[in-house]
Amino acid sequence: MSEIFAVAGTPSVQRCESCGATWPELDASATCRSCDGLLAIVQPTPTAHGAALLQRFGSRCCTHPGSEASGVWRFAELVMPTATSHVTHPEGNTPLLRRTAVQTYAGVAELWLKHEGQNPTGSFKDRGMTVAVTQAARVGARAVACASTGNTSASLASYAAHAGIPALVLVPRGQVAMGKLTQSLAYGARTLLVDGSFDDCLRLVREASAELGVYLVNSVNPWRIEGQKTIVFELLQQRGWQAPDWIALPAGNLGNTSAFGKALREAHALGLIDRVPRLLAVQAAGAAPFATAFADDFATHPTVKPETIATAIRIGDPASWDRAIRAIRETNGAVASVTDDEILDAKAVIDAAGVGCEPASAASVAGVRKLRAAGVIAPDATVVAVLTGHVLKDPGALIEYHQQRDPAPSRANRPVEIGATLAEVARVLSAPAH
Ligand code: AN7
Repeated sequence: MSEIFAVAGTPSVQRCESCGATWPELDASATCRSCDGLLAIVQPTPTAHGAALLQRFGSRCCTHPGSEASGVWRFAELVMPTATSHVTHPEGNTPLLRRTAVQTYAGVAELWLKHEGQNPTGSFKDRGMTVAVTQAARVGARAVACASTGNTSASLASYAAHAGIPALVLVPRGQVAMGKLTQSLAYGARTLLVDGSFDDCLRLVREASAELGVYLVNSVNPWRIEGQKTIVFELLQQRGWQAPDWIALPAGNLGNTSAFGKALREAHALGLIDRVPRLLAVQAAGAAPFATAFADDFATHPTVKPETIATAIRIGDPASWDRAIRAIRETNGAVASVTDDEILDAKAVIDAAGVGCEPASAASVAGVRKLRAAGVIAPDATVVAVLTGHVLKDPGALIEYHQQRDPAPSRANRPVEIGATLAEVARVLSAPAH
């Protein structure tokens, strides 16, 4: 024991694996100060042993093996109460982060980031997909299908592989971020690159699934909505069931906006929260029919030919239109649109805070900043902004922003090419960063 552990109650030490010299925990040298050997950390003997130590680890862990480890199936009573087995990775249990730089940028007193990009396939879609594919297995579907701007297809491909059900995905050719398309291929879905928009893909897959008897798992599927409700349940649980003033989210096909509305309606009806937060759905300016309709008190139902760098929400004719209107109305919510430049600027702030997200996700923070500036959101508001996808989903957008755009955006972090000499490293370090 003494070889492996140090004395109980003492700090960790750094021990040289070559000469055996020991150095204090806070010594900053990366290698042994006497012989330059590699260092290893020696931990103190824990003060609890055996079963008591296991009990201590166990008490800190809120999860159990199987479905209870899932941040979706934890809420099974409000998701799919009768399912006895689940197609789960697990998913959910995503963090609620507070980062001063992002909060200052948004301009509100309290900003929390609910990072749904930390799901198993890197987006919030996993929450709906675990439920939809569980249902596909329950009904004995011979195949599952979806249209997608990329994240739904990546998620479906993964969950279908897990369930052993063939998957068919239709995506707009040339409009899907690299991380998402490659996930779909890697997980083994039959992937169709359609010469058209997401809206064309959705029309096609709806026709095909009716014709061919394939189970459709787009967010028109009600079980997807049930799973996505748990984003709201989980963030409320993380806040001790204290409702924030606002919940902001990016909006494309409006499935998530609808799910959030239903979750809040149910949580309030059950007395889990005593007041309902206001929803803020944020669209990209080039794909903002819902924001246009909101400005007109939903008297019109426009469609657009969508164009935005945030390809996840490049949708011109959202499917969940009516139920999303209900979500906004019931929560006294708002719908905003933000330009691609506003999205990329917010994303650069989120990324540089070490959090990171894909372009569409940053629309939530950009929307909060915009409505704060417009006086719709109060300066003392508590806001939860949902980050829907992981930073690595869209490396193409990052390379364009940081390395290629000319002139460089003010937040671009240009890499510096140098020769392999210390003098060149020193020269770069002595120059200002940007
Ligand atoms: C990162 O994957 O529509 O308003 O096919 O990937 O519920 O559509 C993705 C949508 C926001 C918008 N953020 O949610 C698809 C797809 C990210 C997304 C949205 C999407 P909805």
